[in-house]
Amino acid sequence: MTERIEGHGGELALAALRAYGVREMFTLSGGHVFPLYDAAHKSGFPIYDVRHEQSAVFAAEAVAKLQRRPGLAVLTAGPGVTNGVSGLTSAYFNASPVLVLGGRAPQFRWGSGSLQEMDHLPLVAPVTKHAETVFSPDDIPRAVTAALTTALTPHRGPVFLDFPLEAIFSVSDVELPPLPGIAPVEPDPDEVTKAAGLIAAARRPVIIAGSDVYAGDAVDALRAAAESLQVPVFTNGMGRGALPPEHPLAFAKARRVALKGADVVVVIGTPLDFRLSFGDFGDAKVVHVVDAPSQRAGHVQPAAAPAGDLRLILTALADHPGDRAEHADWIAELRTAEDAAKARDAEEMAAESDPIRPARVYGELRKVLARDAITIGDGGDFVSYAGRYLEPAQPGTWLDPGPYGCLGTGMGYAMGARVSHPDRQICVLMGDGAAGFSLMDVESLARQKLPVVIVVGNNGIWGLEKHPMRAMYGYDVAADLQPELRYDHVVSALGGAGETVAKAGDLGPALRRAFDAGVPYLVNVLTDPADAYPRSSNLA
Ligand SMILES: Cc1ncc(C[n+]2csc(CCOP(=O)(O)OP(=O)(O)O)c2C)c(N)n1
Ligand SMILES: [Mg+2]
Repeated sequence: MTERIEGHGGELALAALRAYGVREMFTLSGGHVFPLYDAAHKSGFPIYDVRHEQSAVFAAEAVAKLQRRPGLAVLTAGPGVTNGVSGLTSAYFNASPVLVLGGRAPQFRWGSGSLQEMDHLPLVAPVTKHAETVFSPDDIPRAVTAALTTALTPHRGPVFLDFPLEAIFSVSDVELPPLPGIAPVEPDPDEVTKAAGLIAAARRPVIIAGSDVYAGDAVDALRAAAESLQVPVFTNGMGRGALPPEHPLAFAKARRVALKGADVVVVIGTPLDFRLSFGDFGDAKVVHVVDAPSQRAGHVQPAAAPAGDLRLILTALADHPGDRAEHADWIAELRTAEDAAKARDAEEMAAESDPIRPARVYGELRKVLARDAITIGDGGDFVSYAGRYLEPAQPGTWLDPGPYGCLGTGMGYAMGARVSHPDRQICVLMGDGAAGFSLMDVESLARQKLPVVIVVGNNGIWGLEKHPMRAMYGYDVAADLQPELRYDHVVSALGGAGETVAKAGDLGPALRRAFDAGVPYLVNVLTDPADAYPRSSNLA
């Protein structure tokens, strides 16, 4: 039965949003979007507000990434929308189902110079799956429902709608459109059989599984395929934690050895981009498993590239009826390399050093993090170290910025994570440079009682830029920050708390205080500026 709803544009939009499972909005105020607030306020729909629109979009993206449902950001006309563009672009690169609703200057006097009168569509169209101006309130529920369907259809991604002032303030009486189901895309069975045959016949196969495996709810199917075909699994992005670290086929640190020795590399649910040496694995054959035909790489000719619902494809791989080559020696070889690397890492994570090295920070953090803790990386080298030393134990617990590599996700992602998981540990690992982009949003977190822990690797530099520039030119410019700056004082001033740690032995107690604080808490760790992440080994 269809439902008729009567109300202003904001109420019509919210009815469609609710019907689709959207449960909150992230926003920064502006008169153009007041009707959306009015609808939310009157119906008890949570509103979280921020101090910069990028944080609103990043928060919506964190909800989308973690919960695999649409995340909503509401941005006012003009600068509100333009400030959200980096967030939208990140969501586009990450295939995150984010909906941005924008205010828009009135249509009836378009061209007369209204406040913030600009056409947002040409700006956002290249970084969204769909962007549309909705000129009539009658059209709002249809447009919202269609936009969300597009966002959630693999290959997922952000969508944008804006509403001219008179459209969103006017009242109408409209039928709520039915929710269209999203049918799984059937893969070409021949391509799947070809992929299965290649993997089954391989002597040294490797799987690399990425974000779409989690987004497509295909984690169990991945495990079944890996177990059935006995293939070692590496992960990146939201794929991390797909297999628990103690699983016999879960690997993280032996990647170099694995890719060097592999005869078939199976890349699942992640693009063949710079993180995966552009899909060039020497003599190894590449099988690229993607969630939509649009995701097949144009620059690589894989031996097989099944496209479609990842659960269907991975289940078919698991059910492959043919013979399989024996992989026990290969797995044992990788396990030896993995264990050796683990032992090296464990030593580094325990090492005494003055100043503190990032490895030790993660060594101490691992002792206090619960298995279901959400860790968020926002920074340069400090986050590369996080990727290396932290081992997500469950899928959907690791948020990195993804291939767009945009600094500034920190507080927005933290807000979205806290809203998604009120009872879990949320920990942001932040470079001191990265802190500059979003730390003001600690105020939003503190005011709205959203406690998170922020660990800053404070090396006093834009480390990931300073070290390479020195290596390239012998000097560096625009790469220094104030050394030993008290970012913990900033957080205290904004309603949180924190402390500075200069000695490795003080890290553990400081981190425990941070997780017990119940307010946003920043542990400002003074780290060694001489420490440079070895880039050549950074494939993640
Ligand atoms: C919005 C944005 N601006 C600039 C960059 C380029 N960039 C990448 S890493 C980095 C340095 C980060 O420094 P910091 O956060 O202090 O981490 P560190 O490398 O020192 O550990 C910069 C400037 C970027 N990725 N995103
Ligand atoms: Mg730094």
